[in-house]
Amino acid sequence: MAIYAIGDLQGCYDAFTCLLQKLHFNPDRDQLWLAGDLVNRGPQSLRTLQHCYDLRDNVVAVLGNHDLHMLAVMEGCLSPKRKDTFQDILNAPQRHKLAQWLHQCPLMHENEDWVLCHAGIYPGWDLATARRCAREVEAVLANPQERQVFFTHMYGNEPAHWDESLQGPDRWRTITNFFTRMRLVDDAGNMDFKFKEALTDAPEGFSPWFAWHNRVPLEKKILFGHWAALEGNTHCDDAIGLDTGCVWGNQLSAYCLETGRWTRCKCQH
Ligand SMILES: [Mn+2]
Repeated sequence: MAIYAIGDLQGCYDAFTCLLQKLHFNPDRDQLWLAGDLVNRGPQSLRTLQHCYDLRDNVVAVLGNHDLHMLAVMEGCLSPKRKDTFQDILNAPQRHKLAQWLHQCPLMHENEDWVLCHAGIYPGWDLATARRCAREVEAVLANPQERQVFFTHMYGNEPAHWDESLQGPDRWRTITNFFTRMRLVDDAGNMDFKFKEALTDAPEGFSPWFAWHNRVPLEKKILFGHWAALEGNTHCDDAIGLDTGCVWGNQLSAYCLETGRWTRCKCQH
């Protein structure tokens, strides 16, 4: 059995199937860990999501910011944005089934040695706190009434740092921002949401969450996506960046948890 962790698919169906062929992916034997952002920006959101759904017995997918945005639009809680490319999902007869599957996808998944999440683990959290916070928002997503409230208040950059006394939509938004949107954190632990570029251009006083000065060491290695400009290079032993910018014309990458071997497919659109 092999577990392959794959970065942001973002509707890149051809690269996804190319990668599965290259891996000789076998549903009787292998598992896929998908780092989220299965949909949006790319050309084939519906086919990509449907393929993940079809493989669901062998797939663990954590939710990314684009997946949550699509779900919020689907429920009528948020308006679509100009650059969104998931209209095919909104029009599909099977949209409710696909949404139902996404609603039960976690924000964080782990086994004995590894943690998977979309953007990262807040560097001030230990693993137990990260786990507890992920479960809180997952429970909200599983509840149709609470989900509506969550989606309606999902967007916003504040609060930018963790405070255990946060409650309700502010708390859910902060947790979700950590797991699905975080890149840089300032010295005091506030998230920055403007910067998306390569690490060499990071502004003074900010560091990537995985290199924060006071980061709580976790017992497990972290797999994450979301930050294409890293091109997979974190220069950090226990954080592995999976997003290699497929939707931006670069590559889709799979990392084998057992062997540490990378397999890549060039984007085909
Ligand atoms: Mn993302």
